[in-house]
Amino acid sequence: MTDLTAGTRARVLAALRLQRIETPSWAYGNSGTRFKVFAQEGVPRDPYEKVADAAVVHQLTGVAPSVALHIPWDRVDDYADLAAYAVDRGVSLGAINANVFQDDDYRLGSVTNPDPGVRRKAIGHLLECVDIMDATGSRDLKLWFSDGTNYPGQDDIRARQDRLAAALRETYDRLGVDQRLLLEYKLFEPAFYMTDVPDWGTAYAHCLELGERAQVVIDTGHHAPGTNIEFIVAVLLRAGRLGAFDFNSRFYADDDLMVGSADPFQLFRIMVEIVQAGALVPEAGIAFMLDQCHNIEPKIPAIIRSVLNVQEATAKALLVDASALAAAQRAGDVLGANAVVMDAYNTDVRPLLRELRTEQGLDPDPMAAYARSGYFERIRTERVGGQAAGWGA
Ligand code: PSV
Ligand code: MN
Repeated sequence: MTDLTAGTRARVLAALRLQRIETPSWAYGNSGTRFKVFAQEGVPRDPYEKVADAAVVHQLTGVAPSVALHIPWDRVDDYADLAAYAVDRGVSLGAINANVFQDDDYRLGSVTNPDPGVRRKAIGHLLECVDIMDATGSRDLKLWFSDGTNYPGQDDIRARQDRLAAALRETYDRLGVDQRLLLEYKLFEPAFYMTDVPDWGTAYAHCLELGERAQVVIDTGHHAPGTNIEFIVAVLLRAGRLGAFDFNSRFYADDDLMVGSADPFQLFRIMVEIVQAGALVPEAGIAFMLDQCHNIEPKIPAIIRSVLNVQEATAKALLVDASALAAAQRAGDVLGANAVVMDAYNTDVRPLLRELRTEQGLDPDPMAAYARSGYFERIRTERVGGQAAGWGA
C-alpha cells in the first residue's frame, strides 16, 4: 500500500470504520438443498445460541454488530429478553424477516392466495412481525413472498397484484414512524411460471404506492444470469428507494453461497455505486445484510469470510479516484475511465484492512483468530442434546 497517499489512506480508513454488515440468524443453523440438509456439529439449538455465534463474528471482525431474525424460525417467548441478551453480547437484533412460505396453507400463495382466509392468516403473520419489531427495537420488516403460479391460467395475474397491494398497505399502515417495510424480489423459485414480485420494478412500483418508508431489497442471487445488478443499485439509489441488500453469491440461481466467492468483481462494482452515491454511511439507511446458507462448509468461519469479502470489496470501491474518474468521463476518455476503476479493483487492500483491525484492537486475521479461539471446540461439546436449528425450523 506504499503508493497510497496519506490523505487517501485516512479517507478510506475513516469510511471503513463506519461500515456495518448484518448477519442472518439462519446462516448459523443447518441448511441444505431440497435433496439433503447436512447436519454439522456445534450448531445452535435456539435463537440465543445463534445470537451468541453472531456476537463472535462481530467480536472478530468489528463490522457485524447486528443479526437478522426469521420468524417463526427464531420464535421465542420473550423478544425483549432476546434483545437484551444480544446487547449483553455486544450485538443487536436487526431486521425481522417474515416467513409466509412454509405452511401447507400457502400452496397457492400467501398474501396473493385466491382464498381470503389464507390471505388473512398471512397478513396476520406480517402484523405479528411488526409486534416483534416493537419488542426487539428492530427498524426493518423484510418481506419476501414465495407467491406465484406454476402454470399459465392458474390464477389472475392482476388480481394477485391487487391482493398483494392490499396486504402491503395494511402492513405498512401498522408500522411505527421509525420502522420500514423492505420488499424483496426474486425472479423465480418456488414458483416457476410467474412470480408475484419477480423484479426490482415490481417491488419499486409497490413501494412507491405505499410511501417513503417502503424500500426495495436487492438479494444478489435473485436475478437472471448476466443481469447488471449495479445498474439496479444506481437506479434505486437515485430514486431514494434502496433499503437493503441480501448479499450472497451465485453461479446458477439462488445459490446462497458466500458473498464475493463467485464474482468478487460484481460485488466491487455494486460497492462502487454505493460509495459514489455516498450511501455507505449508516445515516444513508441502507442495510447491508448477508443472506446465505453454509450447507457444506463450517458456518461461523464462512460467515466471517463473507463479512471480510464485503469489507474488502468496499475498501477497493473506496479507492476509486472519484475526481480522476469524473475527469475521464467528461473528456469521453473510455479507456482512462475504465483504468481508474480497474486500478482500484486491482489494489491489494488486505494490508490496509489488517491495519484497520489492529488499530481497533482486533486480530488482523479474523479467520486465524477464530481457528485459535477454541470457540468451535467449546460449542461442539456444549451443544449436545436438543434439536439443532435447521432449515425450516
Ligand atoms: C428467499 O430466497 C430469500 O432470499 C428471502 O430473503 C428469505 O427470507 C431468505 O431467502 C431465507 O429463506
Ligand atoms: Mn434474501
